[in-house]
Amino acid sequence: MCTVREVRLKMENSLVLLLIVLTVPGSFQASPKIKPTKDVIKDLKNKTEVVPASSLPIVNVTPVPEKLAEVHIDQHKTIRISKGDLDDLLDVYMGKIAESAATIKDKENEINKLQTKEHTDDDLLKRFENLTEICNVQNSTYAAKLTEKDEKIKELEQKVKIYETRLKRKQHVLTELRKQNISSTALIDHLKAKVVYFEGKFREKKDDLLADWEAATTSCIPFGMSPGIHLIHLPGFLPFLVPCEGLPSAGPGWMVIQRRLDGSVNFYRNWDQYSKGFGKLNGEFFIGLEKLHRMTNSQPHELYISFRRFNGEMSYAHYDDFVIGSEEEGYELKLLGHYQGNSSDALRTHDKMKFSTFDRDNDEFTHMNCAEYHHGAWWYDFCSRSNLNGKYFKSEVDNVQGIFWEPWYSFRSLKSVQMLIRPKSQRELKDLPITKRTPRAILKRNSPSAQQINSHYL
Ligand SMILES: *[C@@H]1O[C@H](CO)[C@@H](O)[C@H](O)[C@H]1NC(C)=O
Ligand SMILES: *[C@@H]1O[C@H](CO)[C@@H](O)[C@H](O)[C@H]1NC(C)=O
Ligand SMILES: *[C@@H]1O[C@H](CO)[C@@H](O)[C@H](O)[C@H]1NC(C)=O
Ligand SMILES: *[C@@H]1O[C@H](CO)[C@@H](O)[C@H](O)[C@H]1NC(C)=O
Ligand SMILES: *[C@@H]1O[C@H](CO)[C@@H](O)[C@H](O)[C@H]1NC(C)=O
Ligand SMILES: [Ca+2]
Repeated sequence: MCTVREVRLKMENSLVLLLIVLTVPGSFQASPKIKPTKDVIKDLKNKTEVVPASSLPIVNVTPVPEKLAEVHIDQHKTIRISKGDLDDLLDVYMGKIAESAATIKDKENEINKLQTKEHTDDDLLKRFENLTEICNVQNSTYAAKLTEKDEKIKELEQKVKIYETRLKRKQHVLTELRKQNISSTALIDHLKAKVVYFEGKFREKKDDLLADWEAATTSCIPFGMSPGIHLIHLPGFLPFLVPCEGLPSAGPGWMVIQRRLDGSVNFYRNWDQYSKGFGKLNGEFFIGLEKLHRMTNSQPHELYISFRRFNGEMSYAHYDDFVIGSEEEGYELKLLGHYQGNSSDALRTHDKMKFSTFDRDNDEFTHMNCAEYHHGAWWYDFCSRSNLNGKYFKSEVDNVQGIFWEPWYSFRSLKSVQMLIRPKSQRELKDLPITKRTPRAILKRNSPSAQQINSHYL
């Protein structure tokens, strides 16, 4: 596109060329060209509005002596221009040209600026388009991502719902647990109170035991006529508990070593259990052969056995010596003293016999297991005239398996039996005051079981 400015520029250039020609007088003189001069002037007149044609007194131009050129304006008028005039004119126009050149320079700068700006605009446009494109790409990417995120959000929302449900359930459970906790706490408090109560009881018992321990009791002698369960401590043997009691017919300080009264404890037991002892100290029990061996070997003992029939008749048997052998000796009835009593000497045939259980046949009957036959455990020979560890019958029966004590071979069962021992030396000392400290009975005299046991035998 060709602009108005470019046209003007061309015009100015040709004008400059023309003026250069004019400034060289020689050339001008050598080939005077009138017509071009006239055109130039006219051109200049058109171009230069500063000097309007009307103010230019071409018509009044006075011819100068030094004839340089003649300008024919029309048929009648001719303008003669002297060199001085031309110089003046030239000065004027040179000024104008310089001015114009400056203006042109300004304009050129302006154009350059505008062109640069246009270039910059193009660049910006391209960049904008590029950015737009990038944006579109990114937009679609983000749109895809957004969809993804939406889905994820939905997923998460579902999860949140699930968790909310779970939380509600947990809260419900927690509420239930809290309720339970309250009742548990009440129970715990109750149990704590119980623990405190039993601790007190235990301490009491412990005190009793300690008292017994300190008294270093080896027999029931220190307890006299008072019934109770006490700790016995033999040298080289673990302490053990035994019931002690006094009998109106036999005196104080007796130790119960065997008791039958209601059939609540099974007495058909093996060797090992008869060696160690079994049962309940405040009910039916057997003290154990090992203890009997230790006690009867440490000092001389006497034996007292009391019987009660189902018709209520009471009787007794007393032996002034009683010694049991060691386990190696089969817990032999090593020594049985003189009999005294109003039942019968039914243990006599068992003197010097070993003890037998169903799993340890030490009897004299080769072809028979007497313990099995009599359903008991005893110092059987051929086999027995007494069977105090036999089977408990609830009424008086004639049965070889029963609890019997007979002068001859008959088997009438008894309602209750009790075997007791006491150190023999006590007989001579029994009227002397007891100087040893007397600990309290573990089983109190007024406790129901003790009363029950006593009423049974007294
Ligand atoms: C000068 O201007 C007049 C009127 O504007 C025009 O008619 C004429 O042709 C011009 N002369 C030249 C040489 O351009
Ligand atoms: C448009 O952007 C791309 C990538 O950013 C680039 O490689 C390229 O040169 C850019 N084009 C223009 C004209 O800026
Ligand atoms: C971006 O993408 C979304 C969906 O694809 C369209 O609705 C939106 O007009 C786009 N925005 C631009 C600026 O392109
Ligand atoms: C349970 O109860 C006890 C006592 O009432 C309280 O100290 C404890 O914070 C409770 N525990 C819970 C899990 O509620
Ligand atoms: C045996 O003697 C005791 C005490 O001495 C007595 O209580 C009992 O009635 C007597 N029994 C018989 C059968 O004589
Ligand atoms: Ca046998």
